[in-house]
Amino acid sequence: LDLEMALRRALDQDELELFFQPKVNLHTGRISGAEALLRWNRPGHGMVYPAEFVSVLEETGLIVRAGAWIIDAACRQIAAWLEGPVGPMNIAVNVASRQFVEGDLEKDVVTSLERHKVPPELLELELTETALMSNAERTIAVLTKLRALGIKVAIDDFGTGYSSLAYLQRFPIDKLKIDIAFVRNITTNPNDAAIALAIISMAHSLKLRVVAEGVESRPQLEYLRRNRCDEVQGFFFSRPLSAPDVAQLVVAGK
Ligand code: G
Ligand code: G
Ligand code: MN
Ligand code: NA
Repeated sequence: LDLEMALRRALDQDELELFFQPKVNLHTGRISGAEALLRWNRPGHGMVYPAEFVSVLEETGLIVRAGAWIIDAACRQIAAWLEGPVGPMNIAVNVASRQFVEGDLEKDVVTSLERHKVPPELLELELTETALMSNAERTIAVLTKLRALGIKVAIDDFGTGYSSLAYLQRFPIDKLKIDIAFVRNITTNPNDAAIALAIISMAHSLKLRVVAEGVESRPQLEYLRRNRCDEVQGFFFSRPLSAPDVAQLVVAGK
């Protein structure tokens, strides 16, 4: 309850901030975009991580308001980078299922894209299989409209939920993100490797791109590159960074 009140105040007082974790394209070796991850500069507490408060945002429904703020902040950042030395950056934002059901996600996205004059192709939405499956009809309808504008859609934490092949084909998506659980021991555990390889192969058959999450070492990266994974994200390349730090990394890599 205290946390809920503090989060309401955080939204009113603009205490939330986006950090960005770069993704590297394994075909080009360049940074291809970044995932926006929420941070809370809570007065008297320092920087608070999503593990401590995103579930409260979701349970209280505050995620609908926060979600609109996140999308707008991401679009504002894309526009700022587009003007300067960073240039076009694909930014992925995490969306919760309540945003599809209770909010007007489509309106939030369109409003922010127009306000900041952002090309829709630069914005990506990440949602989990679970989010996709709960209220599938409504979620599919919203995603279909957003993709028609050019927005990209990725399934997050893929492999941990219950999506069947038949569902995958039905969903309006562009990308699968292999869950960190299969990446962690990819070079030592044959079962994890088999699952990761199956996901890559299945994704490519369906003309989807594949991102591996939680890449922490060179052997993991090399294994994924050899096996045609398209992009990687993880501590090996970079932790989530503030906007100025990400910009510096991108410009240094040009
Ligand atoms: O940054 P970190 O690794 O602590 O993120 C932890 C979890 O919080 C991840 O599962 C991530 O998807 C979730 N999360 C981070 N930022 C957001 C956000 O902006 N919206 C939603 N819905 N979840 C987020
Ligand atoms: O949205 P999602 O649940 O995928 O959020 C990504 C989370 O994974 C973030 O909390 C981020 O800090 C975390 N993360 C990103 N890269 C790594 C990594 O290489 N190793 C581990 N253990 N966690 C990571
Ligand atoms: Mn994510
Ligand atoms: Na994930």
